Amino acid sequence: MDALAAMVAQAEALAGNTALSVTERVAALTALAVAINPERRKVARAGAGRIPLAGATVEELVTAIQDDAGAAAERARPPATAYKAVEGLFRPGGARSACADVAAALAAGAFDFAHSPAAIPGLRVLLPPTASHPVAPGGIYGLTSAPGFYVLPRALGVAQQEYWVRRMLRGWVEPPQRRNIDAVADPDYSNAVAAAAGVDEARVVRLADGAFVSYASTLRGEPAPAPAPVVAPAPAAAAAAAAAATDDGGCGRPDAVAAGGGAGAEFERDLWPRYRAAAVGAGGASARHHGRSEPALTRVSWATLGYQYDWTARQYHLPSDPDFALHQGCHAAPAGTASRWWAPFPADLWCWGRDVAAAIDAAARAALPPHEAGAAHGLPMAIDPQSGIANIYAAAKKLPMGAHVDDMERDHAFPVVSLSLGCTGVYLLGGRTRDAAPVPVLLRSGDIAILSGDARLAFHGGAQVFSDTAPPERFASTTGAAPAAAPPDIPPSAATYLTDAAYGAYGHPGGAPGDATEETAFRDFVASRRLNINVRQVQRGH
Ligand SMILES: O=C(O)CCC(=O)C(=O)O
Repeated sequence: MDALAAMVAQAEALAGNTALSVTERVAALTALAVAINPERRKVARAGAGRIPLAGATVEELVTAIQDDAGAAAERARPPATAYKAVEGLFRPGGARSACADVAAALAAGAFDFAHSPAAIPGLRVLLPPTASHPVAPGGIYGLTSAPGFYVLPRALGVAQQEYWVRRMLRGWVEPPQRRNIDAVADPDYSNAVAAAAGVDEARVVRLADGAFVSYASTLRGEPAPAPAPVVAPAPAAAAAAAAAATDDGGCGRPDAVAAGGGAGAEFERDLWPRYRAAAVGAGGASARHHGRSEPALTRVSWATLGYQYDWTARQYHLPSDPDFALHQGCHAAPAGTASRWWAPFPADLWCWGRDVAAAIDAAARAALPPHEAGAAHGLPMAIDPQSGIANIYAAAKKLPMGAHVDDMERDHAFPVVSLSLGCTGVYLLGGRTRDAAPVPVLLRSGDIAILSGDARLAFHGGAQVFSDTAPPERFASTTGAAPAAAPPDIPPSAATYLTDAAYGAYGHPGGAPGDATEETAFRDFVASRRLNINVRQVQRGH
């Protein structure tokens, strides 16, 4: 037994020693608590609340000792992988985290493309800031250590950022887009399955008998279960489902899904109007939701666009997949063509993704020497966006997004084009295995990041989101700790604002400004969240 475990055992024995008075037990436990963690001299944490050590009960002291011993043991344990080690530097509340704010993240080594990027060692300038550039006014950069990874800092001005925030919150968190919260309505769904299996990441495979097996064990180096990809439905079941799919009573309604997917289940709707109503009081002032039941929107962490990624089977269901055929028509979007595995891809987002890829293609071809301007750098680069993910990360979340690889698209020759909105976050770009130490990069509202070429299959994730760091002129909270002046991490930049006026080119009414009340609600939502929209091409051609 190590020293910490011995102290915990001693505390538990003391707590149960009725030969001692309660006062004696409290005194002995207090001494033990301070020995393990001198900080306890000031405050002891018991349960969710913070209590002074002096007033702690026997039970609270034992809990404090167990907590502190556990935390000390975690600090002493070496991280399992190089990725985890770097993640721990930034993860709030992580045993090794030193990063409470953007300045601390910079001090811990995060790359910052928005501040004098040319001074960063190992950085390649593919296009310097060019105010008139329609897609990349803040320039296009790469890292010599990560061919195919590109960052376009401050590519979007604040009006453009608002456009996509409005598009996302007003439209893309609604059915037929699939969202994490649909687990309740749709039992055939990854999060419900993963939660039932006690798995915190959606890492489950579907077996032939319909059961699911977690393969989280593979992350710990244990052998993977026999691979069992999605099973084609038995002919009879397929026929029954196909019949149901043409029957309006079965799954013709937009809010229902087919047999096997929770027939008749209602999906939560109108998330943004409900949030707006709850967030904004009659006087137009924002009222945070502390202590009240949270609107459903605050539970959404992702929604999928276009071809819907199936987190359970870890695949897209494309038109040639039996599962796609089985569910075809079940969402009955207006034209009756959508299915639970497909929703119309937003036209404006399609144009934007295509434009970004084309701009990088042009800049990288011009800047890279001919022997480098090839597949390793993601060239030639073009994309016909067919699928996307809209992510929402609350700043309060301990780990916004764990390390993962986006490898389920059928063709990896196409880039992932990714836009950051709202609060600043730390993004980690790793290598092909978790044993490669990731590069920490600050991503701010309006930044674009690209995974292509050698970096297309790199591990990556989000380590931290810093609240109240969204561009204050549009997104700062009206009630929270809104900074009085522009915070130091958002430098003024002529380039940032120049192309805003022209943004009407994308022009979907869902991106148009709302009234003052609605705009207040947008601020309220974004002030403590980072949003991310990313697009992919799943397969070549249609
Ligand atoms: O939030 C980001 O920047 C990355 C999102 C991501 O990795 C994903 O959706 O797969």
